Amino acid sequence: MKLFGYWRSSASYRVRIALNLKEIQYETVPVHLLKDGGQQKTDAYAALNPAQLVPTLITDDGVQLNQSLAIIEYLDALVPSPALVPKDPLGAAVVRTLALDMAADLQPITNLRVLQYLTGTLKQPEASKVAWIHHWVSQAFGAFEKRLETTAGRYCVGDTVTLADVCLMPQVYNAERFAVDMTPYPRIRAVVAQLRELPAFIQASPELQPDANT
Ligand SMILES: N[C@@H](CCC(=O)N[C@@H](CS)C(=O)NCC(=O)O)C(=O)O
Repeated sequence: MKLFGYWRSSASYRVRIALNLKEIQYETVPVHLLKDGGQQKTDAYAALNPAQLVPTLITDDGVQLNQSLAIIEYLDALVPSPALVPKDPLGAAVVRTLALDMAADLQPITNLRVLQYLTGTLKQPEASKVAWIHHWVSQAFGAFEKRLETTAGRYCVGDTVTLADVCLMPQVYNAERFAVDMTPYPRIRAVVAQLRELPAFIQASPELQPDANT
């Protein structure tokens, strides 16, 4: 398989974690989100993803897949163990709730193109961009922290790594990058400390990617 992504992209980071958990070998194809005005906007890349966003996964059959959660659910069906979404409907709903808190409610409003619109088109200063990120991260992490009260064990949901953990880790990486104070979120910090011990999460970390710091 081939993964078109960017080292600091949280959606690419999610897919890398899932590929590693499933022990699927893949080739990384870097798409630089800033160079040349954003390589995700080139015709060549838009042919792979009309939304001009990373990641894109090319399957062994040559099929192009977009949307990190759709990709991860595909991988989960392809290689059922370890399962990232529980088979029981209620357990699955709990895991997806946490995953969507991060991937659907938080990540899109802190995405690069939103931040570029704020500072570019709307001419907001850099400080407003940072305030925007801090505001939405604290809203999302506050809610997530509360949910963990009833769901967490070693990981977000019990003692098994799930899609919720796969979606949490990249958002914590981003929050730390923008110096969000993590003190109010002891449960999130405890889960992330556990995730940081796992080889699949370590190997997926942005700094270990071939395009890191480019
Ligand atoms: N919902 C999409 C989100 C993809 C997304 O937002 N990708 C970001 C990087 S994390 C991107 O390509 N941003 C480029 C841009 O904003 O121009 C997914 O989960 O795959």
